[in-house]
This record gives sequence, structure tokens and C-alpha cells, in this order.
Amino acid sequence: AISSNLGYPRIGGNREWKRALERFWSGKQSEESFLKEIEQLRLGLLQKQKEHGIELIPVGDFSLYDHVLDTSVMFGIIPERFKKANGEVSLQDYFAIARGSKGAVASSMTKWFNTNYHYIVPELQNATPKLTHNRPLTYYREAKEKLGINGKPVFLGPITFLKLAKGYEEEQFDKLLDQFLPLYETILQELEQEGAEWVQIDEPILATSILPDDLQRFERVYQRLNIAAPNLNLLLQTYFESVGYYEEIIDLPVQGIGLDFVLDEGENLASLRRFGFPDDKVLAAGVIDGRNVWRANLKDKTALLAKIKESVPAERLIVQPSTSLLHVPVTVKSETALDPLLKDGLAFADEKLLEVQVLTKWLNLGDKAVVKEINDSAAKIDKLNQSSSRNVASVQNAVNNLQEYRADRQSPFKDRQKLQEKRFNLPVLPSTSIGSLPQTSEVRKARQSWRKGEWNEEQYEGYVKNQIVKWIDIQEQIGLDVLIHGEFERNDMVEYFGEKLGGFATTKNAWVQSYGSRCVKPPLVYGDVHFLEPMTVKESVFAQSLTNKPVKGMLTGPVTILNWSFVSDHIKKQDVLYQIALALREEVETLEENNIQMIQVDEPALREGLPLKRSKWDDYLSTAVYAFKLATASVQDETQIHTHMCYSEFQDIIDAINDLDADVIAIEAALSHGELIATFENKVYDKGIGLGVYDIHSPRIPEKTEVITTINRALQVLDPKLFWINPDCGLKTRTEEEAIPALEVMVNAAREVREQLAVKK
Ligand code: THG
Ligand code: ZN
Repeated sequence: AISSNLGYPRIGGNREWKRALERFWSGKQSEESFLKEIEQLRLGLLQKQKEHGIELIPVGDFSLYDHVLDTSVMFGIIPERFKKANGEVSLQDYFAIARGSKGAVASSMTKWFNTNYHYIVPELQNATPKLTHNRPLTYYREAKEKLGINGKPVFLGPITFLKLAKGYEEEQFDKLLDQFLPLYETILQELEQEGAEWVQIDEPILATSILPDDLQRFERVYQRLNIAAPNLNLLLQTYFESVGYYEEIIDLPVQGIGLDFVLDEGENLASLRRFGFPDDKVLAAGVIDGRNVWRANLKDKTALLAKIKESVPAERLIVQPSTSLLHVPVTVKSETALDPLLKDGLAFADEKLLEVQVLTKWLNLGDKAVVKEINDSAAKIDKLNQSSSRNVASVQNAVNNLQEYRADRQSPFKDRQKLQEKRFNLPVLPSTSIGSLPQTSEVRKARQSWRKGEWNEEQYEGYVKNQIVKWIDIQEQIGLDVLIHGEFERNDMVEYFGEKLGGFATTKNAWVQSYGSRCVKPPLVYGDVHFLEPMTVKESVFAQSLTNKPVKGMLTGPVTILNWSFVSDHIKKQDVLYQIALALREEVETLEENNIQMIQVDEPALREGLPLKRSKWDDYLSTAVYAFKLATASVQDETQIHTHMCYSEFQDIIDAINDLDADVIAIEAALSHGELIATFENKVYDKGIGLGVYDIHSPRIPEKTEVITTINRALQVLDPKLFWINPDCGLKTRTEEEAIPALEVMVNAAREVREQLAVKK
């Protein structure tokens, strides 16, 4: 067997990548010195994988922003508004597509399957695909020449690439595919000539609910690619879930198939055992979890490999992580402050490579060669499992007796609505913001000073209070109807709760890329989750004390906290979800007791967490809806529950959203109002709803007329009595100079439409 890897984090152990990018964008570093620095980083990552015992090292997975954007640019897929007359794509143009420029809005970004990574959506309108440069070849050569590494070029396969793109009709799919195929053939032929042995072609679309038509496409495409480069080994790589058509996929004309043996409770393994595996192919077995951070129990993993080996002999096995390691942090080594017991239970990217190495040795040399490593991993996990910190009897008890917790509001929405109207007496089209206000560098600096001990608790709290005072005043000046406190005390909407809840731990340096240079530091769930003390009450109560307008309490919902954390697999995810929901329920009740009258519980991750296969949606959605209601339903009828979700592919889940029974939902919509309107044309949504009326992801300040048009369009399908006016997401990433005028425009637009409506009556 040989060891392999699918992809490695680009950000660097100390986020060097992020820093370099942001320095370059701000004009503080020249292109030449930036590229030099990036090259060093890229080569260092390859070298490190080699040192960690990986034989098949991925090349070309590294990116300056996003690998889907890299694929688009390689094929000359440049949106019209960024095209240059000479056809060239400079580094500036590349970043402009991702980030927007003065004259042109950025391409949209969306979630990469069910992860928290975002890719730039390829725009295929009027595309004439051509191979502008053979990117995999460039990086194959670089690794060979500079490091003597015979790398494995990695790139996105044509079918997944087209499925992720927009700007074409379904009927055009095959015609487009035919335009890309010769380009893929050229890439492969040139790699073959250069001496590459293996290429990894990623087709994660195979783990979704594909149709028989798509299966035929796979047969046609891989037949051609295989003929194009007969001496090159094609590894067709899938991940994130099991493949739907196992029997057909293993028979595709390629030399290797990569399968995820971690997720899905062993569905791929069951298929392997049931249908076997062809004698003439290599199986790349993803046995180490590429999306979670917990140490593998190598005893269990050798048992898994022993089963796999019954179908495929070791000579035809590749051992690897289940997915690219892009989704996990770099190394546990930098976690100097973690409890050693917990630290021993973790494996980030580098440690996972070592696990792959041990398992490969086990296959090749047998138990004796690695007995120490295997026993050691099992012992560390046992120790953590037995630790009292993992188990909280009262929480386990509660989750086993959920029927004791009311998960429905006391009265239906119609009745609550009357009470709430009376209580709040808001104008029609009330205006509000989502949750966060600008996290300026000053705010971040204040938090740093406090964390480093340069500021004491009192100084930091005083600073946060001043920010709240300042922004309550600003919001009143602007004329918003429902205010927020701004979340100045929070680093991240999930990490913050990770710091406050029992059963969670947070890290110092465990960053993962979310989009572009932006990273998140997901907290760890190591034990039963429980409420320790109020988490948000102090700031909310303070903010409310400053104004007569309602200030929304602001929480992150259970599904989102679960999805954006690294949850230990010793405990069922569903149980953790309910534990989080019960802890939030306590927070919601405490806010209410403290006279907070509107409480927003955000669930931006609800949509992304949807399983890739439709057959699993109902279970997921009913669990998610129940958890949300468990967290929110115990309040009085007069208390108004709000929620917010980002990303607007709601068509599929609108019924579940309705079932959340939130009094008001604010959803991101500025970018794709057309689709949303279509959703609400066919479905009645009979609760409060705010569609984002401008795009906060761009620094651009909207025109009042644009906002009015957007509002009027929404009012064609939504009841004005239920409609709210808000930006499409939190304002955390905007500056004050951008946020304030944009909110002013929004409020003025709302006023104008409100007057029109009054006249009509
Ligand atoms: N939190 C988490 N996941 C998310 C979001 C979030 N996923 C989706 C979406 N929001 C992604 N958006 C962002 C927006 C901003 C940042 C990260 C993800 C961000 N990060 C800082 C950075 O990289 O500079 C972190 C630096 C810091 O906190 O010091 O700004 O909101 N979990
Ligand atoms: Zn949002």
C-alpha cells in the first residue's frame, strides 16, 4: 500500500498566507515579493507532507484564493465585466473576480458542498472555454524541479465543475461538456508526457443525488480522458458522503477510485463488501477523517482496513484522509494552552498525515512494525473517554427525557402576532439590522489587549459598553425601529459560545479557511454540553437600558453551533445538538426574565448542513427544526423570536423554515431576489419576514432607488404587514464609513415605501 493525501491547508501554521494576501491587497507589498513569499510557503507545505511520510503528495491544490476560481481562470472563464481586451488575466484581475473592483461586482460565492468553505461560482454566460495555461502541469513541474517530488496533480473534474457553475440552461450541459473535454485531454496528455504517474480528479458531485443521465456522462467523459492519456493513472476522487451508484462508479474506465470510508456510517464499506471491487483498479481508501480534528483510534482503523483488505489486497490500496485537509487546522503543536488530556485526543492536518503513515506501514509490514503507535493512540483516546469532564449525568438525563420540555409555542403565530403588535406598536415595514456591527481593528485590538492581560476585565468591559452606547445612539439617529447591541464583545458568533458553554474548549491557533483570506476558529466539543452561566444577558440588558426602542437579544442557534464546531465522535451528533439546544433554552429564558422582548436566534448553517443526498433531508430537517424549537419555544407569546439565515437557496427547505415557527425571519436575498420571489410566489409564508434589501458583502453603498425597487419587488409576493426591512447579513466585515450611510439609505427607502403604502390605502 502507499500513503497519499488529497489536499493540504493553504493558510500556513501561523496564517502566513492570510497575512501575505492582505498585505498585498492593501498595497503594502509588491507583486513580485508577494509571489516570492507565496512560493516559499507553497514549497514548504509540500516538503512538510513529504517529511510526514506521504508518498503521493498533492500538487496544484494550493490556491491564492479558491481552487474553483483557479479552475475557471485556467479555462478562461472570466465574467464579461472583468475581461481585458488582450485576453490576459493578471493577478489583480484574479482577485477582482473574487472580491469585486471599483467598476465591477464580485462573482458570487457559495458553500462548498456541506462545508463552511466557500467557493467562487463560475459564470458560464457566453463562455468560450480555452486552456489558458496548464495549471496542474505548472505545479507538477515546480515540485519536481525544486523539491524532487513526483507529485500527484489534483484538479476539479469536468462534471463537478459544470454542476457548480451558473449561467447556462440544463439543455446546454452536454454541449458545454464537449467544449471542456478537449481541454482536459490536453492537460492529461501534457502531464503524461512530463512523466506524471497519478492524477487525482475530484468529482465530489458523485456523493450527491445524481441522476442516471449524469452517470452516463461520467461513462462518456472518463472513457475519453482515459483514452487521451493511456499511460497516466487517473484516480477518480469522491468525498463528503458515500457514492450513490457504487456498482457503476467502480466500473468507470479509470485506474483508481477514491472513496470516503469515514462518513455515512460505513455505506461505502457495505457496498464494497457486497459488490466487491474490480481486480484492475486501485482503491484509494479515505480512512482518516479529513473534516474533524479528533485523533483516530488506530486500533479501530486497522480493523476497518482489515475489512477493506478482504475485498482489495494491500498492493492495490492507497491509504489517505477521507477528504482534503483544507477543512482542518494545521498542527496540534501550536496548542500550548490546552489541557494535555484533551490535546492528546486531537489530530490536525500534520498529525493526520502521521496517522496515514502508520496505517500504511501496518498494511505493508504488519502489526509488529507499528504496535507502539497503535496502542498509544487507543490509550490516549481511552483516557479521554474515561475522564469525568466528558460526562455530565444531568445533561445526559435531560436529553433522554426531552418529552419534558415543551417544544411548541403556547399559541399559534396568528394569536402571538396580535399580542406582539400591541406590545411593540411598530410601523409597517419596520427596519432593523441582523446581528453584528463593524468589528473595526480598534475593537479587535481592545480584545487582544484584554486577552494578553494588558487590559483588565473592567477596562475591556468598559470599552465594549462605550461601543454599545455609541452605536445605540447611531442607530437611533438613523431611525431604525428595532436595534441591536452590535456583538462587540464577540470574536465569532460560534467561538464566543464555545468559550462560555460547558463541554466546549477553544483553541489558540486552530484556524481554517472560510472564504478568501477569512478564517474561523471552530471550537471543540469534547464532552456533554451544558449551560454554565448567562452568556449574553449583560450586554443585551445594558443596550436595552439605553433606549426606548426594542433591542434584540442575539444568539447563535443550535444547528449552527453544532455545524461550525468540531464535535467529538464518541457521542452522537444528534445528542450534542439537543444538549446545545437545551443550554440555549436556558439563555433564552434568562434573557426573557431580564425583560429582553425580542430574541434573535440565528441559524445561518441550517441550509449548508443539509445532507448531500435528498433521501436524508427529511430526517435532518425534522431534527434541526426540533432543536430550534427546543431552544426557543418556551418563551411567552408576547416575546418575539427572530431568526436569520445566510445564502438564499431556500426553495427546497421553505417548509422547514416555516416549521421553525419563528415570529420573524430575516434572510439573505439581495443577491438573488429573483429566485426568492419565485419561492414565495408558490408558497405562502405567513409569518414575519425580512428579505435583505442590500448586499453587505460589498463595500459599495446602495442607491435609495435600488433599495426601493428591491422592496417593491418583494412586496409583490409578500404581505406588507409581515414584511421587515434589513440588510442581508451582519455588518461585521464592513467599516463604519460604509455601514452608517448604507443603513441610512435603507431606512430612508423604507420610509418612502411606507408613505406610498399609506397613500394607496
Ligand atoms: N462564523 C463562522 N462561520 C461562518 C461565519 C461566521 N461561516 C460563514 C460565514 N460566517 C463566513 N464569513 C466569515 C466572515 C468573517 C470572518 C470569517 C468568516 C472573519 N474572520 C477573521 C479573519 O479571518 O480575519 C477572524 C479574525 C479574528 O477573529 O481575529 O472576519 O461568522 N464560524
Ligand atoms: Zn448572514
